[in-house]
Amino acid sequence: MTKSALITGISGQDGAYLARLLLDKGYDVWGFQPRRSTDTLWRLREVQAEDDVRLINGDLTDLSSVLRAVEKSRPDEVYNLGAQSFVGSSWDQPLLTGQATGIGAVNVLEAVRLAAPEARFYQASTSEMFGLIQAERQDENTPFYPRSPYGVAKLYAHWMTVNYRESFGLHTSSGILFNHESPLRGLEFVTRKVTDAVARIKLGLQNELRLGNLDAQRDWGFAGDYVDAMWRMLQQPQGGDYVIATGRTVSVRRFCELAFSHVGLNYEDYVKVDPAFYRPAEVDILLGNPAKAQRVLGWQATTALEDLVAMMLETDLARVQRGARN
Ligand code: G4F
Repeated sequence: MTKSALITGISGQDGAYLARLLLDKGYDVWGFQPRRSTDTLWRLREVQAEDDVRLINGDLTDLSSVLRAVEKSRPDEVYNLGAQSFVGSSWDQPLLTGQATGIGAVNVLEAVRLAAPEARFYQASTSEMFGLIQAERQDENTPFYPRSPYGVAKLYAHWMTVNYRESFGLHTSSGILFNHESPLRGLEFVTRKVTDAVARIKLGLQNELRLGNLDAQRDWGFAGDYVDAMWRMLQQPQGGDYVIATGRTVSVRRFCELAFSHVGLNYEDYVKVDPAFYRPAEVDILLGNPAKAQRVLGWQATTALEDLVAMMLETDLARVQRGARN
């Protein structure tokens, strides 16, 4: 029988890759997303999924709309990827972030509990929950110490996911994903901000790139690899929590060096540090230990950072050349 999956946040980077993966596996794919006047479907178009997914308009902060989406899609699997996901904005909009990123997840859990208790649930948790790290390499047993309103909201959603598993016996899983990037990343995130700027500089449309903290270090993987881990979690007999990471950490400075040198330029000639992009509290370094995912899910990251940088840059060079806006 054909399986049905409901994805919140389907118009985001991970939503698009996950939709493509599930369509390729033969699922009926339903997407839940707010109605917007701007073009939010460009990512689904890029993965050639726009015509094959069924969209339901609604908002994570509106339980009635989430409930209707669950009733309509009758899902076997629910992936909660929707959130206010930009860490930087979460200090400007702490309450909205709490509502969408924290309470929103509980709305989806409630809708599943009420209308589809047999469905398997995935929560998009994050390495931001580790924040001020309590161990050199973070795994499922590392204590959390979030450093942003976003991280705090995600931690609430994470524990509610665990709690619904333990309280109601729901099949819920929490994927603690470290940073994952791709040509579908939004321009506000540092990797895409860099690759887009490098393409513009190379093509003579921009002459400098203003960034914040160049010394922050992140464990960056490829989003296309990471959505496969989400799916694998929901195929397990029981729900669980999994760290998904590459096990390698690199600074923003090194990312810039790789991106500029890919087109034969020196980042030091173009990158300017601008305190406007500093955060009130920074997560200095993240480095994941994905051993459990490898052992239990048979998952590991397969895209090297150098290949990811090349993929993002080649896509941005082509986009800038044809005048695309995303
Ligand atoms: O690309 P970022 O904005 O990603 P961040 O804050 O690590 O969050 C991302 O990864 C999380 C997983 O750990 C997700 F949960 C979250 O939703 C999101 O996907 O910033 C990365 C680093 C930060 O340390 C930031 O201070 O880059 C530093 N940075 C330096 N200059 C900058 C800039 N970040 C941005 N966005 N813009 C800058 O100009």
